[in-house]
Amino acid sequence: MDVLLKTNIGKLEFELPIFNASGVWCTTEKELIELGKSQAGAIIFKTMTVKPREGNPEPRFYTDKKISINSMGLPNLGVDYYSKIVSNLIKFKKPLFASIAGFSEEEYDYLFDKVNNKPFDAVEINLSCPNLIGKCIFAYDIKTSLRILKKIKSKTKKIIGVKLPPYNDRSQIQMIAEGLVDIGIDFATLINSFPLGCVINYKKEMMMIKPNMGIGGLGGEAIKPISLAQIILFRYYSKGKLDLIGVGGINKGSDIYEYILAGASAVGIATTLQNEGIGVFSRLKNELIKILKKKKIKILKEKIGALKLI
Ligand code: RRO
Repeated sequence: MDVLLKTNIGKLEFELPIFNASGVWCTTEKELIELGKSQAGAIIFKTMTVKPREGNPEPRFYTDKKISINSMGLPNLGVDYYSKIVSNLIKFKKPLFASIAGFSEEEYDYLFDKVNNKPFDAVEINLSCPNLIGKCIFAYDIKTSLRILKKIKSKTKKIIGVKLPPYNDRSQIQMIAEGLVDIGIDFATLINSFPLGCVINYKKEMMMIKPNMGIGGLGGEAIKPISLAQIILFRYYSKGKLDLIGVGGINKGSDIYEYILAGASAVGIATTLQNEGIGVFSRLKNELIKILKKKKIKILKEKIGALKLI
């Protein structure tokens, strides 16, 4: 039995619904080319800023294979670098996603203008980096976030999405989901790492990472239940008018299937890609196909949001 894994985000089509999540394996041209050669369904770039950045002091990443804590601090090679190399990735025939983060509303505008006329197929506006010392997360200021997105969307025909942090109140999700639909935003990527997590080494009586008092973004299996609930509620409040990319704790084929049932059109892999490397895409694809065959499902897309409530 053949299984069709094709999906789409807005009018963009994908052979496979399994992507890297921005931040992992996507900072250098070498890594981006490896994504191109892999079984990943798209190439999502590291979030880029106006100028190149070294990021926060090390150690700034910790993983015990199940969870991760990071306080990378947006290390990246700058928008001019990514705008220059993007044309070298067209040959892989996969949708190319820029990811941008400004330190002000004006910088978001400036960054978008830089990537808008480059061969990126989509732009993910990152409003949720948790690790900028002394800075707030834009996405928790919903009015400002919608203003930034509205201005960007009005300038372009490109597919535009937003990367969001977890919210802890249904009314916040309702406000932002309805706002995104009003503006015509094409997709939301849910979720960025949980902003405030830490791991303590009790033997050394120390934190595992250095920046920001050892507190950084939590990823991995601990955040999957949080992310799934965000997907379900964003789908509900957007009335299915917003395509969703699910990120958080995906480690096996059944995790992907759960995200699809919850309402995601595709998924992004972060902690597991960091731990396992580029081969993770073919493993997850094979595991997903196995599940679909066992369930006698021929077309994955038909199961998006098919979750039954009890
Ligand atoms: O670079 C980072 O510290 C970082 C970013 Br931009 C992000 O969006 N999410 C994250 O967990 N780390």
